[in-house]
Amino acid sequence: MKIMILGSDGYIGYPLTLHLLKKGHEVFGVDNYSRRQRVEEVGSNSLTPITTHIGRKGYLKHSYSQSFVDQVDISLGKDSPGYIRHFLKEFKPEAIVHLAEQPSAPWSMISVNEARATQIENIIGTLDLLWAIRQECPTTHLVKLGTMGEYGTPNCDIPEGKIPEVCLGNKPESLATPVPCPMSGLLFPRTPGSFYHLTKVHDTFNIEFCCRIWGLRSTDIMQGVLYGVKVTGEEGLEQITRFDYDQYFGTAINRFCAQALINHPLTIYGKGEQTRGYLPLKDSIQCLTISIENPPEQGTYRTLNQFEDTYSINELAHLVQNAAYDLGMTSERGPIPNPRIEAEEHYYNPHHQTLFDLGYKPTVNTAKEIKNLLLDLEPFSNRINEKVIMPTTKWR
Ligand code: USQ
Repeated sequence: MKIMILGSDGYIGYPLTLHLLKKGHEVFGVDNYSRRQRVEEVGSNSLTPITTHIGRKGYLKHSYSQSFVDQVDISLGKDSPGYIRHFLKEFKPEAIVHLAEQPSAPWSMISVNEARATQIENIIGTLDLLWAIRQECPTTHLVKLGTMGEYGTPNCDIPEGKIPEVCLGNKPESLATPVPCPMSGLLFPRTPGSFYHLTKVHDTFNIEFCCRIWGLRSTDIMQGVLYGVKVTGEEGLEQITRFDYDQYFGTAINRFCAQALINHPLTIYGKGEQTRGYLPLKDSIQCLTISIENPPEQGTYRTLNQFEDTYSINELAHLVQNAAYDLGMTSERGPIPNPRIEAEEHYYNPHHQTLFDLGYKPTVNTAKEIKNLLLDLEPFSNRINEKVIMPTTKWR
């Protein structure tokens, strides 16, 4: 297939590019390298010593000369919409994977400047892309990265995107007497928890609208929190992806692993009973590939809830502590006041059947994967900057 990856230099985008090239797909990349720049601006750097973006492009051109087409620098939402339209017209992709959004909730809450940048890049960027698809390649399948955080933590089961035919429960006995729901088929209500998560909700409504009104087709992926650094396990330095552990761009498990490596107390926010869906990077790559290779019918807006297991922060801290202990490290818990405003104890039962129906096979056991992650990162632990770990940006 001819596949365009927006955000091809990122945490997910680079390993996805490599994976699709290895599978024989033709790939065209787009990135503005803002992730590299912003992580440096907050005083951090990738824990893995990744090569420069020019070095990576040279590596891809050299190693996959038949199928790696090019990588161009476009800032979605900021550059003229004509730029992305031009490259869609030239490349005519069968699928576009859109990963090129500002991905950090805490970064979007720093000040009005970061909130604006997040909303302009994400919402207007996706809007420009939707118009360009309509104008140049309306049968292209848009695979768009949303987030499980769109739904928030409502006190009921969370379906995949739309309200199901029967009303949702929050207790096992409520499932025994299903009640038909008059709102069935409407988008499930969203209660996002940051200016970043809000952008994904706006994107959802714009994408669903374009599928309904213009007949575009899209898979909107409600992804849980990722962790991990390797996909094949064989990656050398040219193939390894970036790994962030700072307060803004590091996610919970990745941060805990970096903290364990330098014996920093694990930063459990608040009561630690916040529960989310998690999946390893390698399974995200598998799931994205399944979505790309199994497009929905023209005119369809499809939602996938993409995660493997749900854990509370306290459970994650236990998993990391146990893995660290098995490897001869000591790791303490360091509960701190929650910098965010979020439910610290809540019911959480999101559905995620569609990916399994499409053929997703979870490849790992979380405890084992966390241990592998610690082993993968250990050689680089002297690169960790302790000063960027504690949260300073508050929701209040
Ligand atoms: N948390 C801690 N300690 C930390 C970091 C986080 O207790 O050191 C807690 C947070 O309070 C939150 C949970 O862990 O309750 C998840 O936080 P996170 O920073 O790992 O994830 P989040 O901010 O929600 O965002 C990340 C990605 C985002 C993606 C989202 C999926 O950065 O791009 O959309 O995960 S989800 O969480 O399902 O919305």
